[in-house]
Amino acid sequence: MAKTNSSFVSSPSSPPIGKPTTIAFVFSLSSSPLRTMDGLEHPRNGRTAYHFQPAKFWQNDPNGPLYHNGMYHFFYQYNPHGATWGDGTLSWGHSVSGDLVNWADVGNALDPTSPFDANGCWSGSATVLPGGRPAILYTGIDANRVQVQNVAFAKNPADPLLREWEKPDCNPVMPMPADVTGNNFRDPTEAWRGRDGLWRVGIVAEVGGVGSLLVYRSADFLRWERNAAPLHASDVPVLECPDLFPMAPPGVAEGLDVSASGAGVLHVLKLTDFAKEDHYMVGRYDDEADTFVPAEPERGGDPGNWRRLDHGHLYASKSFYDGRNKRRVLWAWVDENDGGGVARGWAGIQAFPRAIWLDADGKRLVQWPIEEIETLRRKRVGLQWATEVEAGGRKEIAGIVSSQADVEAVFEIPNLEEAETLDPKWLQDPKGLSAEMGASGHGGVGPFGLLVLASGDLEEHTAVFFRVFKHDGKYKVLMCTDLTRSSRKEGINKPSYGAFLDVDVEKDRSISLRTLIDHTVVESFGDGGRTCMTARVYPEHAATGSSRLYAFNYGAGAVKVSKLEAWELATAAVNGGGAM
Ligand code: DQQ
Repeated sequence: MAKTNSSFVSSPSSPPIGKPTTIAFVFSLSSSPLRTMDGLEHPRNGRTAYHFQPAKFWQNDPNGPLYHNGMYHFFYQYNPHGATWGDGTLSWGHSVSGDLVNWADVGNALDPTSPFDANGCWSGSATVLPGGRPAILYTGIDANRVQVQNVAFAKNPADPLLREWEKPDCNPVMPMPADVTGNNFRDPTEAWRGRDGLWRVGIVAEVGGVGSLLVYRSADFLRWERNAAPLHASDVPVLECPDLFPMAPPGVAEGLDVSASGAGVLHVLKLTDFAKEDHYMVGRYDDEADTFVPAEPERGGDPGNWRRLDHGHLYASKSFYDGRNKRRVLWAWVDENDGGGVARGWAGIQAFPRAIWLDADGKRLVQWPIEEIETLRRKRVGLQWATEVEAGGRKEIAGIVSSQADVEAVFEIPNLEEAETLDPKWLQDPKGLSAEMGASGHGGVGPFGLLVLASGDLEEHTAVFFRVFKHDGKYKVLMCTDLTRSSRKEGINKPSYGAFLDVDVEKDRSISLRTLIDHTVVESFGDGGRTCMTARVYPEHAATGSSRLYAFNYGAGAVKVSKLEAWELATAAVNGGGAM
């Protein structure tokens, strides 16, 4: 059934574009070849090539991302003793970068060495204080295993690497309040300053069984006082990793500093719920009353009913304002999906940093890989002219190492009449619909999309695709990442992720898809980044063979691929960790 790949032509690598790396003493792009002598890719033991990972051991939440004095800082929940979360006696790992792509480990910023964090330095944030001194607010698990909030200051703000941090004796600066239940009091947001000059910070807490975002105020960053009313009270008891940040007007792809305010400024409140999902709501934050009025109140107080940041496997996200490029950048933890880690000696990656902004509708976020990824682009294959993928067909996108690649495609749909009718029972359960239909089930309009990390015999592949349904006189477009055939290995979680796109396919007649592939992670951005899906996969063939990439169409009519560009990506220098 597979057709020729003659439409996909390769071009020599173009010179890297984007911003130069500014700290050459620690970074250099890996020039190691992607292939061994026999033409196979390096077996990397599942390790990613351009996603953030420590050299070894366990990482989870992103903490305190910061741009300061020309340097990007990234902190993260780190177990320096092994590849599991263990008993949670975590440190803050710390790496620095000149370009958000290549990273150097500069040693832990925080270790659990004080009575107020003896059992772990958990998640938190970083803020640059007036005068230029960076401060960290973080949750300490104290000697009695009680969750408290602590502060730490950069010892020498002039050190470009901010290597040393000191914890003042006045910690904890926010002890656990008496009305907090379940020992759930954690994860301070980045602090912001109201127009009254006072600092604010949001902390999630279970107050009498209600998951709440408490706000504390402070004049000096040391003495904090709790507001009587929470900024948000939800219908679920446990929340984690809140993020509250202002946005430029809808449709403007710029970021704002966390303290920006004004009549036209909308805010985003992001909460992580215990179902391990990140959800957000756009709204208006009032810095006098410290209140947040949601733009979509009909979604209710449970963040589980808000908009989902990523419909795949992504958690505990945290954003920061990148003053160098005037944009807001999102980090997020992508956990393993195979229960593994110990045998490999490492576990957990971060999603590739995403620029985020408000879509023109003022309700949705748009997420897009930061443009610095283009500095990694090497060999390119692309379409010379639009090509059809016939019904039931596949076209191989050959000529690049596709196990670490960046693929951009646009699919045109000429035959909407063929769309199947949607059973309304799936309207609230696109994930269930994806699982039911899968990629291999032939349909009317779709499934069509990409098969990535495919073995030569196609026994293993991860499918990222769309399928169009008729519903109520209109069309619904399902986006799906189907992991069911991603690996021959047993004992791995291989779900199907799904979401309905918010598109008018009748008008547009086309759907865009961008997918970042990196050995064990597949990050997909549908409809220009309005719907995102991240997956972890563990293809067995990767240890011994090369992966293949295809455009496919298992629908009843042909689909036209009007754009397809795929770049092989170089291996970034990430904390000295290489192929293992
Ligand atoms: N992980 C941290 C907590 C946070 C949780 C501990 C979310 O601070 O609530 O590692 O993954």
